[in-house]
Amino acid sequence: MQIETISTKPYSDQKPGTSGLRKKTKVFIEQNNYLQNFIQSLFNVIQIKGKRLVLGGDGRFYNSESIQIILKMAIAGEAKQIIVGQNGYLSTPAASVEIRKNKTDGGIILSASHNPGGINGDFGIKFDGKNGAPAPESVTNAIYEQTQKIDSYKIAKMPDIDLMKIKTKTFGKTEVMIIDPVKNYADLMEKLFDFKAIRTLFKNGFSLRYDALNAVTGPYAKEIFENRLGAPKGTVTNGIPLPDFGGGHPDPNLTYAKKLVDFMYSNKASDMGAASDGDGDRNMVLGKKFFVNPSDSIAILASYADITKGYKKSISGVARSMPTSRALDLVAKANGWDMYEVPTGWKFFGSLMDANRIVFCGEESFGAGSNHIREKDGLWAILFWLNILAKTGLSVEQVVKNFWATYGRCYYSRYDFEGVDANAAKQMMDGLIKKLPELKGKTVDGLIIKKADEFSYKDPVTKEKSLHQGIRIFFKSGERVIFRMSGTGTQGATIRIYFEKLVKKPQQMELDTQKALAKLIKAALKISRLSQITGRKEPSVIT
Ligand code: VG1
Ligand code: CO
Repeated sequence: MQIETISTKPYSDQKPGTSGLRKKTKVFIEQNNYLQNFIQSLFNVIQIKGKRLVLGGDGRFYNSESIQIILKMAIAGEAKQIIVGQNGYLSTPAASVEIRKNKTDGGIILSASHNPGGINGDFGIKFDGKNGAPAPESVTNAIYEQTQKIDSYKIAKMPDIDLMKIKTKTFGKTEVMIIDPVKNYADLMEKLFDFKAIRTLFKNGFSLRYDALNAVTGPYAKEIFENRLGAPKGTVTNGIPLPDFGGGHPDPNLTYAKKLVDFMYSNKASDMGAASDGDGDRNMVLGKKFFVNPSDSIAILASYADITKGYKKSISGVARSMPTSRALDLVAKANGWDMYEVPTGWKFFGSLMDANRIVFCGEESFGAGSNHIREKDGLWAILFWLNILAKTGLSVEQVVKNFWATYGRCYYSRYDFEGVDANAAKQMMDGLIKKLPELKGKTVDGLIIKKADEFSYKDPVTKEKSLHQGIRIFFKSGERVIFRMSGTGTQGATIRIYFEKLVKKPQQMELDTQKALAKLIKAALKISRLSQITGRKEPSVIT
């Protein structure tokens, strides 16, 4: 086999964000060797020769072409084995399962997650280490450094490899093993949750509507819900992965999964509604005319650990990302579990899990998971919910309201201002940071500021430090507001503001979220001067 060495020049913008490298699809296609540069840089860092990797993606536009390029580069680099999902498909959680089960040196996931796909959409690359977790900053920084000085890459000159059939074939020194992307993942779910109880639930007429948003989870959901759990055919909607996700935005939230939300708020609603994002690591859960806030969701799941098959043993601890509401803290406190607060991005949970410090973790951005893998896991969370409903006989709404009655209710909302002018966004954040020392003690719209700072984190296991992880403002009456810049957007800047208020009095728990938080939202916008500086009056997405 002929190996070509092709000269290339570095690009300055290949710095991975919160979750890998994410850019406009056209950047990957039109800028010469954009993908190749990043992959060769990655291969240089991990020293690809003799290594074993998992490879797959969420099926978005450019998935197939990228997989062929990466395979040929891995063959040129003399990788020992590449395990590829059939058709090039692997959800992010399934990739984590395969990395761990096959004990590979890591895995490459081609996805821009919840960002839209297609030629005018986004494309991305995530890299997981051998524990199956997103690579830590030390690794992504090393990759970035390589991209700054790369001058050539290696690729095997050969025809495309057929990924349609499940089989194993060797090319040069590299074995390419094509696997069923669903089986190992579904088997693991069956070990964690009580499939028998959930089967009975469906048999007794319980209805679920799962919207795969034409992204990667369709085949997983069909196998698990319809085949293994006996839910009626049609439970999974938009179940065929499409390169442009059918023109939709594969982000399971109230704005982008509108069709499912409208259905769940109609009189025809199913008992439960659910959706996942492009690469299958996020989840949204709805009851009849009822939305489950993701911060509540992870807290509720953790509180029901003992009814599952997989989490009966004692729980060491739990963790949440800093902006996630403190509902989980209340569960941890009641159960005597350790509690960790980490920066946004799943990589920070990995080291805590490897050190057996935590079992469950979650993010407000529709992410929940456990130590069964090292990525967040959309279908896992949905199955956990089904397990709870099957065992308790309660509705989604009843489960949530019982939780509030026991622990109190953390009113929670996130405002996303997408596509903001990058300079204006920076000006606003810098202005706020400068103002932090003088905020303490100030009263804004009747709310007294108790503390204002920037969140930084030192990993208790690896001792790695992460600075500037978001601005926090705490109020005397218990409310909290956080300002962060997104690390996953691809156009301009995205500013996220997170609002939280804990209420313990039962009679105050029935309020509408936006009403309950109105005063706080107004005060936060005033403090940040967001409208004046960015010219934006309304957020693009409200959760
Ligand atoms: C967002 C979320 C964060 C999540 C990340 C990756 O990051 O806020 O909680 O871990 O996406 O999720 P940011 O920096 O844009 O706020 V996924 O499903 O895109 O891999
Ligand atoms: Co995702």
